[in-house]
Amino acid sequence: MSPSTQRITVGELAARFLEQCGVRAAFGVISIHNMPILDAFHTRQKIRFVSARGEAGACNMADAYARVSGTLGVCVTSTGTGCGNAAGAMVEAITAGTPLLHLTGQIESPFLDRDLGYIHEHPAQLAMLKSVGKDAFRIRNPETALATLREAVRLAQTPPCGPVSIEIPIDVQKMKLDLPADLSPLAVPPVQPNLAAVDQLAERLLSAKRPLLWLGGGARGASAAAQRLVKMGWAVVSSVQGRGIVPEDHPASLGSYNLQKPAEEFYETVDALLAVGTRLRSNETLNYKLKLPATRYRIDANALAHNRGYTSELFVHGDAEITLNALADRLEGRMQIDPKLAADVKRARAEAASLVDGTLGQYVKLKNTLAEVVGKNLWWVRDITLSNSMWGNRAPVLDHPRAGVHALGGGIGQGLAMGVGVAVADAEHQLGRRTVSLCGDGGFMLNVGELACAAQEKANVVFLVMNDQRYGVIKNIQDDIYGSRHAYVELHTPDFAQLCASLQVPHFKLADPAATKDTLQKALAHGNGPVVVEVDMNAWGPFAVKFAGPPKKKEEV
Ligand SMILES: Cc1ncc(C[n+]2csc(CCOP(=O)(O)OP(=O)(O)O)c2C)c(N)n1
Repeated sequence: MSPSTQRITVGELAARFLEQCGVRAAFGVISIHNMPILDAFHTRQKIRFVSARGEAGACNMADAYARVSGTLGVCVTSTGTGCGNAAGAMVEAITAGTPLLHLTGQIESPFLDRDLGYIHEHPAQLAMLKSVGKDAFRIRNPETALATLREAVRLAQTPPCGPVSIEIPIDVQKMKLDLPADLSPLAVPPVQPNLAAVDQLAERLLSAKRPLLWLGGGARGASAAAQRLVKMGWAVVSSVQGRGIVPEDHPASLGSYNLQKPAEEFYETVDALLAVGTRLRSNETLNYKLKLPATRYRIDANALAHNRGYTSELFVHGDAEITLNALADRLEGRMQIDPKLAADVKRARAEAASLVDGTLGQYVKLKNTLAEVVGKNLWWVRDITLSNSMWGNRAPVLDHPRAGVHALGGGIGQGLAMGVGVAVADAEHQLGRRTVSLCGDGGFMLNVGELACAAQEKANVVFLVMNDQRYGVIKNIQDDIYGSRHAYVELHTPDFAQLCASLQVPHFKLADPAATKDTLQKALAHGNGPVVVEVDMNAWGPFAVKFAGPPKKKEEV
């Protein structure tokens, strides 16, 4: 060691490395077992650390931060129980394909893996982390710390992206090493498509008269490339995770009205479907029974996507943006697309949207007024609640590939924390949009401690809490198939006005549909922290149609 070499701890190394990754905010709960990392965040003041009230919320926040900012999400937890608390949110992150680094502690190395009953030890922590995420590593000494950090982040950012964990025993976090001269992350080169395969795909598509592009979350980076095809006259539809890649008000877009009857009827008239960066998941395809166009092609950066869910005639393994651009180069000016296609999409979309509206009863007013008041300048965050399943997954119009953030894996209780993560991303990356998070009262209560975090962090979120004082969707399912035996669904719900007052969070009760516009305007006018708009569903009345679980084909019900 030369006298001028700076010595840093492994904890500080982690902080400095994350700075190099472009991370501007991290989320977690402080603990004896992660203090060397958080002390470095604090001392260096380069990364904002958000103290969540629980590790589940922290991990949801990091996930949402990554989805909106396009940078790595980071959450920091304690070893043992704290780490385990993050597991459900890790499941959400892997379902959504979010690039996330989860740093957690471990007990002192000399006692580790010896079954000594050492406090905070979870003997199979690494195995748990491997199973709930994409991969997991342990840093055993300062010499290998940087390589492990680099590889974990590379894996997290390599499609299919996902959360990767690193556990660092507390003694190792405090150990010192020479400050490395180069702390840059590893490159993650996009998957280059085989150009002969692109030629072949172009050859097949050249004769298509009514082509349709289906975009999933894997195509989020391919907005401009996708729009080249749309400009040529292609129609476009998206998964819920692919919303806004092509602005949803484009006349050739079905938006995410992808499984309603009018959409399915429209698919019958399509002579080539190109599915890009999509898993064609159960919830998007009526459990894989949705009748997609018979002639299908697929592009995906995950080689394993080939023939999953639905078969295709041709598969190109490649990055969505590069492959779609290569395809557009070969097709532009050479296709003769049916000029009636756009009008047919428009009709199918209008019919699908009106079918959705017809199920909503009074709540159509909430849907339409929100769109009117907030406009398109929106981060649209949603928990699992009736209102999201019924309309939030399709409306309002999104115009940005990262504008939609929802609990893709179906777990309730994540919308509150995700709203915080989104608002922090918006503030730290100066993105300039309003965050609105749609939650059920049941889901909101699951992680309600994060409302205190939202207040402390001045997270700029309007929470729309759909309060029916019960697990509404479960009650509907009980009506549907359990002989209306309403067990375990009625909830003791707080007085949200008092709860919010105690946290100094502005609260509006929306009990009269006629007051919707005024209330939303007032809520959105607050620009300095969270606001709760409680929609009193018992005053508003029921939806016109009972939603009882993910939509299925009639014969399956
Ligand atoms: C983590 C988790 N636990 C349990 C469930 C089962 N579940 C699905 S929806 C639901 C009710 C949600 O209630 P609420 O948030 O009030 O929304 P509502 O259905 O009333 O619109 C429950 C308990 C789940 N999806 N996720």
